[in-house]
Amino acid sequence: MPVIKRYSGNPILTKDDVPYEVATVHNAGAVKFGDKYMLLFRSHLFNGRSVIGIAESTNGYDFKVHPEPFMIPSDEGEFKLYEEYGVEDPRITFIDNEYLITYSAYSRYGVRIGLAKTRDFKKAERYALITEADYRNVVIFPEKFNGLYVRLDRPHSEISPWSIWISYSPDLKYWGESKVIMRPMKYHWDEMKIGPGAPPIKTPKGWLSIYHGVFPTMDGSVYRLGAALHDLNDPSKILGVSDQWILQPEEIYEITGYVHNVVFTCGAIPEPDGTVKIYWGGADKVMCAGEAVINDLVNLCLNNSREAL
Ligand code: BMA
Repeated sequence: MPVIKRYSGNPILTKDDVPYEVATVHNAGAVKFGDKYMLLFRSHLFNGRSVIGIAESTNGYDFKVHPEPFMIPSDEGEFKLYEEYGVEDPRITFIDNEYLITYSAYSRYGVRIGLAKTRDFKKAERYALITEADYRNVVIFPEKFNGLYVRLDRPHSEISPWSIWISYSPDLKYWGESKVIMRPMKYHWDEMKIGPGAPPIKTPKGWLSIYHGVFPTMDGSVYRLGAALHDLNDPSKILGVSDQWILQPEEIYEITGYVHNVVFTCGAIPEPDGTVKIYWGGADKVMCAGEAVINDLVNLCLNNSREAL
């Protein structure tokens, strides 16, 4: 039995559901907002640069896209300089009564991570650029630890395989105490690079982190999803990493599209019944959803763990 059950109505969103012209709908951050499910999704425009759209749903599967994008490259201040090539791959965390949105800001200077905030999903207020180049995949924990915000991220490096790091901040702007906590594993499905996916989910046994891992083949890279469990009080400590992937490209809309053989998550929503809805981009072209039992994912991390470092 696959650990993630795909929704039978996949893909849940395509470019045809978007009221403005886009080439793709993928890599959406996801969160509950009151009784609504919200997606902030990435779309390529016809010039190859990305904007972030917004869609809402009452059941987590049938989404309606708003008439206008939620975030387009900024035309103000330093954000303008660093978002010239587009805004991508948003992740959403609810903390301190507001929603934090971390997104990739692309420009001629590389890729940095921007942090924007919203309380109403009508307007995003840019707060700070929280990394230098080149970073991607920043997810913020929905709780503070010893008074500090905590994030996972993935700096680029030519020396070491691209790994998951942790950093801390008193104010969401200045980040430090960084250290590497998880590496790709040699000759393993995630051997080329890994990166945080959905913001971590609290479970009784630890923080569940769904990440992506990449394997190089003669036919290009394959993006899959995996799971890791972090200590409840010290998220830099990894309690286990599932040896096996939890999702791989299998359906036609994951195998072919804009980039073939990609499942890539930026968001998952835990439900009160112990399940989690996981959202992923299929082949960088469409949005898909599925469901898993949280305990099954936790057990994969604890019972059949590979080394984290
Ligand atoms: C990564 C990012 C993602 C994308 C993935 C697969 O490097 O660019 O946004 O989904 O590649 O193309």
